[in-house]
Amino acid sequence: MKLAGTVVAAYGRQYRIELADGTTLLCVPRGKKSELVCGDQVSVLRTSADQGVISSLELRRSLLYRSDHFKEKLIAANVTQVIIVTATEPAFSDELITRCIVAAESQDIKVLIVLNKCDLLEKVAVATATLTPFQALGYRVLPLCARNNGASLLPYLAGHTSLLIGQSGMGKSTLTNALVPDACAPTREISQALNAGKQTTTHASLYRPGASSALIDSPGLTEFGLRHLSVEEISQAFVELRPLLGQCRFRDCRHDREPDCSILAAVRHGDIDLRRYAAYRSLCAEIG
Ligand SMILES: Nc1nc2c(ncn2[C@@H]2O[C@H](COP(=O)(O)OP(=O)(O)O)[C@@H](O)[C@H]2O)c(=O)[nH]1
Ligand SMILES: [Mg+2]
Ligand SMILES: [Zn+2]
Repeated sequence: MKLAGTVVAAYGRQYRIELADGTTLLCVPRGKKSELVCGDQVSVLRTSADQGVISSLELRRSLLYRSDHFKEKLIAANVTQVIIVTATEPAFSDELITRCIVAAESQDIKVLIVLNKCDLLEKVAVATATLTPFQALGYRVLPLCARNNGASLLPYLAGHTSLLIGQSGMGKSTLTNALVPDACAPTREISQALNAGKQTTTHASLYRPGASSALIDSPGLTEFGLRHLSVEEISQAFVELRPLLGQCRFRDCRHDREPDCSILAAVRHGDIDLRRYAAYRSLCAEIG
């Protein structure tokens, strides 16, 4: 008998599949199948009390992955909301935030930004300033403290499959544990000396914070290559560029140093944030 299931963790060629009744089976794919990822919907055949074989993969509503010159790495499937987790410490990269947003926008996925560790009061102002350009574009920024009030994120999860994404050490796993008390996601104290987080989350896992929601905790990102996107897709993923596209003198304008470029004009007028423009150029240069 075929059973419908969800991939809740992927370990190499083995997958933990959650069935409708909440129990899980450790499964291998039958035959040579494409790689599966957390959030995938599959059909499985039970082979023993706690094992099974994956017979088919359902169509994906969305697929998030990274790509550079050498490889592609799947992140999660069927995500409907990307929650970018930043923190008052350690320092985080605004370009990486933009890359997460571009990945989400290109798949029509909702974006929410969390500023965690707001209990470190003296560091809130600097981190908030880094996030201001994103807020100005309409992205919601939610300040919180995973240690004390992480559950305040719960209402934002209803009806969504949410992915927690961000650099290591931001508190994604701490937040997961606050939202899903039986998650037991591994967390670690940051290495203060290096001002950088150590990797504790080695693979993505899907949890159930409520009846109508799913939450995926993922390993820390250090880079986010988006070589699989076209210039057109990248441009459309920048909400502030959308209304200006197609208004330059040259139809193939690269918005670099061309005359009568609508985007360069907006940058000069201060209508486009300089760091967002720089991130745009760097994304385009990567695929150029
Ligand atoms: N001060 C403070 N520290 C936090 C908070 N949330 C997480 N941390 C700490 O930040 C470190 C990294 O947390 P972790 O959840 O492993 O981060 P991840 O790599 O994003 O999953 C751990 O030492 C946590 O205890 C918070 O709200 N306030
Ligand atoms: Mg983690
Ligand atoms: Zn232009």
